[in-house]
Amino acid sequence: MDGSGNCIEIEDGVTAIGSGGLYAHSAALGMIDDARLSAESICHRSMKIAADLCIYTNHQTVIEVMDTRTDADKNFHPTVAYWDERAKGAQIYNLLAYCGIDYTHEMLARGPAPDFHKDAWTEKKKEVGELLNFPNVPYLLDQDNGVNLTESKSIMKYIAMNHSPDLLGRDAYELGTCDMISRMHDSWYNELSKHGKNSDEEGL
Ligand SMILES: N[C@@H](CCC(=O)N[C@@H](CS)C(=O)NCC(=O)O)C(=O)O
Repeated sequence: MDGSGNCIEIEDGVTAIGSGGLYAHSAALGMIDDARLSAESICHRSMKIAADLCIYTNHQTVIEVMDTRTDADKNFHPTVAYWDERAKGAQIYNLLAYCGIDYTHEMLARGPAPDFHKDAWTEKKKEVGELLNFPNVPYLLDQDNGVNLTESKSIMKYIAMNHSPDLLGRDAYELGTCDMISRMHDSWYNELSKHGKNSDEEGL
């Protein structure tokens, strides 16, 4: 609803009103396809651009964010453990962030180069090894629901299924396509990671 009481139809998922509205609207349209930016961040950046350009708009903004998480998400507080590096953990953290799921992040410290020893995991395994069917990292523990999982892609499927099964594919073709990309990603990752901890730049 604008200041004159007119109802505005939203196109492209973005709208803005007020004197600086066209600046903010244009700025937001320029960012809307960038998957790295949240709606809140796009709003914040757009309002800043509008305030920089429009003499009738100031930099004092109040941003209200609707909590769109389902009850299932709110009751889902898994623990995810992995090394203190991105590698196989990052895809899981990204998915959890995308789904807006709070989680406990246990970071295991790798030893220094050149050995990168795994003592942190050897110790941790004494504590969680019996809870896991196939002890490895990354692992996800969702003790409220009696769930323990290893294998990064299996963990991601579990999170997606919990949050929104559509993420796994809405029909047979999409499901197959997601699985294909996931397996290609594994092949690519496995090849690349062989070179991750040495200085074989030619091999890389
Ligand atoms: N296929 C498994 C591979 C898991 C894996 O290779 N984990 C490595 C780190 S990326 C590890 O250090 N595991 C503990 C160990 O080998 O003791 C997955 O995708 O999660």
